[in-house]
This record gives sequence, C-alpha cells and structure tokens, in this order.
Amino acid sequence: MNWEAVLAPYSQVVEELKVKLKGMRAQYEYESRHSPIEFVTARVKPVTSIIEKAEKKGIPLDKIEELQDIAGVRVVCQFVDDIYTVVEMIRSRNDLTIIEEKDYIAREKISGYRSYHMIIEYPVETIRGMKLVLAEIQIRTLAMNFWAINEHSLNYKYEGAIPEEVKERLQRAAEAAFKLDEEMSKIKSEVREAQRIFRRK
Ligand code: 0O2
Repeated sequence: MNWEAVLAPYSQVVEELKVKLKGMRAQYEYESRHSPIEFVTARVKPVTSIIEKAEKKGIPLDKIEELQDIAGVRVVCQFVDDIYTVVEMIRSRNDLTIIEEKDYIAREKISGYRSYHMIIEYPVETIRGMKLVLAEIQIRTLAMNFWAINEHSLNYKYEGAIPEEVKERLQRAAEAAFKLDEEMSKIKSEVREAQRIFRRK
C-alpha cells in the first residue's frame, strides 16, 4: 500500500481544519473578545495505529476510509462552557457535515476520559476531484487535555494494560481535573476580566 498517497487527502484535511479553527480564534482576538478556543492541534494518525485500529474494528485495509479518526483535530478551551460554544460554531458551519457527536463530558468513559467528539465529513479537493473525508474533532478543556495526555502516555507504557492501582489513581485524577474545571467556571467572569486587563496592557 502506498501510504503516502492514501494519507495525502487526510493531511490536506487536517491542515485546512487547523487554519479554519485558528482563524476563528484570531477573529475573537481582533474583536478583543474572550476566545472560546485556547489552542488547536492536529495530526494524521500514524500508519501503525491505523493498521492496529483497523484490525481491532475488523475493517479491511482497502476500506480504511471507514475509520473516523485518521484525520484528527483537537480544540482546547479554558472553560467547560467554551466547549459548547465551539460545538455550536462547528454545527453552524456550511463547509462540513456532522456525522456523529459523542459527549464524553456528560457521560465520561470508565477510564475517566472527558472530551466532546464531533465526527465530520469534510470535502477536500484533490487532483482527481472532490473527495469526502471523515475527520474527528476533539474539544476539551485544558484540564481534560492534561489528564488525557498523561493517561495516553501510561496506556502506551503499559501497552493498554494499566495496573488496577494506577487506573484507580487516574480515575481520581480525572475527578480532580473536573472539579478544577467546575471551580474555575465559578470564577470565570473574574478570570476573563483579568485577561481583558492583561490584553489592554
Ligand atoms: P489515538 O492514539 O489518540 O489515536 P467507538 O467505536 O466509538 O466506541 P473509537 O473509534 O475508539 O471507539 O472512538 P472513541 O472511543 O470516541 O475514541 C476516539 C479517540 O478518543 C481515541 O483515539 C483517543 O484519542 C480518544 N480517547 C477515547 N477514549 C480515551 C481514553 O480513555 N483516554 C484517552 N487518553 N483518550 C481517549 P484512539 O485511536 O483510541 O487513540
């Protein structure tokens, strides 16, 4: 399989989505308004992970376009309600179609994972015409992101079999991260006011 050729449209998609989401952030900045987007990252899933996930899901390699997260974009926000602002902004766009939404904030995963996922279909222009590509947008707070990147590293270290004791610690850490989000939400207006003053200086 010529992976470079297969993954080219996905690279195009992540670059385009990154530009568009960063553009939304910049518009808030021009208007000196609080941006619901803190930062945006994006990646094309590595080939080894694609093969592993396709095997796990019983998807043959000639059908890998069925995988929903080969193109992945992550939007990180300061506050939980910013997540829903971003969700609304994405829902109202005309340049993509929403296929599925998974709210792992209202219903966190057993691991403790919290994030809002949107699976979208995005039209990308290739030299052979328009191609519809699936992409996953993960929207989460800084605290949720901190937890998820640490848990992801541990999963890698333990090859998916995190010891029970560490799992429990992670679940407690997830609750602490969520508590932090809740507490920050309560003093949100004060934090925003302070950030407005910083911006003016
Ligand atoms: P990677 O390495 O990030 O690419 P589903 O068929 O919907 O039940 P699927 O397709 O795995 O299962 O979707 P799901 O559960 O929504 O997860 C998609 C992605 O969300 C994962 O991709 C992770 O990036 C992230 N994610 C989901 N659960 C967890 C979790 O418990 N911990 C962390 N750290 N991230 C999680 P991949 O391919 O698993 O991994």
